[in-house]
Amino acid sequence: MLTVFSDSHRLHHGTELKDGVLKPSFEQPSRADTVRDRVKHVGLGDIIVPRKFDRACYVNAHSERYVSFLETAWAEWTAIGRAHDALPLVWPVRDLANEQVPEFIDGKLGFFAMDAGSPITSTTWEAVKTSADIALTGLALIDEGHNSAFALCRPPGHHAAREYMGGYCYLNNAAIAAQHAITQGAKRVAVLDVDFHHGNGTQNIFYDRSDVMFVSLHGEPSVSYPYYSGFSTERGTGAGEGFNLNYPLAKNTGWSTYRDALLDACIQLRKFSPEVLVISLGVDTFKDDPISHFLLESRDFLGIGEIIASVGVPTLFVMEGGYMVDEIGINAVNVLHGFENKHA
Ligand code: Q9C
Ligand code: ZN
Repeated sequence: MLTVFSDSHRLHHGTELKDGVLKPSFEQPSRADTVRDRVKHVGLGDIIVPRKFDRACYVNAHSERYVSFLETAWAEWTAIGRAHDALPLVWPVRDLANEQVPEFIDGKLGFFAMDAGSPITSTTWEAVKTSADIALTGLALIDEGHNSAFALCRPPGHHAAREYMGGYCYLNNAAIAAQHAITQGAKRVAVLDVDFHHGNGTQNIFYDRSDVMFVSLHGEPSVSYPYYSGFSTERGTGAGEGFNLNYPLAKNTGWSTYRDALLDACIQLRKFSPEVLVISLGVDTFKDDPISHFLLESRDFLGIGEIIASVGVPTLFVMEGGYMVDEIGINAVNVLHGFENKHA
């Protein structure tokens, strides 16, 4: 399997507001390098650099005004003398919700963000664009006849919705690739999200669509970030009704429960019969992940890959979460090896 990777991911690193304290983000550059090192170490396949794609590819999954905001936020933030990472601090909640975009940067940051976990720095946008291009390059490999590809994206994407960033995510790499497959003529594409956190952004982007099915396994929202989405009652709307499937799982979920949910999810995916399957590949379901609470062991990730292979369609793996543990490389590559049915 080919891996798409770029050193440009290092252009993005920043702080997050966590437990009431501004701290270095858990989403740090060493993550992608650890996974890249493992890909090399086991000889998964060649590692290639991404091609460049048009801005239009991002706007097909996000809104024009949101992409413009990402492009100019740092300039607007520093124009008034600020030097620290840009973070939001006020949000348009419920009755304050208003469709008008504020002019001042603090208003814009809240309007286009769901939390204070996605800092914008001087070089964030360059890293973010390259991450989306990595996913689009992975999709191009599939179009060119590869049965699978690994888009080693960083920053991750699945919390980024049509019009907002959050949860370390800016552009939704998996959704941009899925949408591009449709734009290129695919009739049905599916996104399966196995990150510990609900892929609220991907759900948001395709919620009223029947051509892109979204299926997610994640920590139940009552006790897991992002708290406000991921319930099993969220099944899509309008033409998209029945094409959004959530599997919220309890705290301390281990392999047997996880496997049963994944097997069921893959039955639903086979019924849908997509031409391309995009996997939002988070490995924060690991037992030692510092911000999650599932109990998967490294060997279980082989099982995830094997079950995904049973869907039987060309598959693009897009890297999402997984934090601060040496095992993120082992676990991510175990999924890929399981898919290829190699047990390194
Ligand atoms: N105590 C991804 O895995 N912070 N994003 C949660 C919970 C945000 C995770 C804090 C976690 C976002 C791509
Ligand atoms: Zn996650």
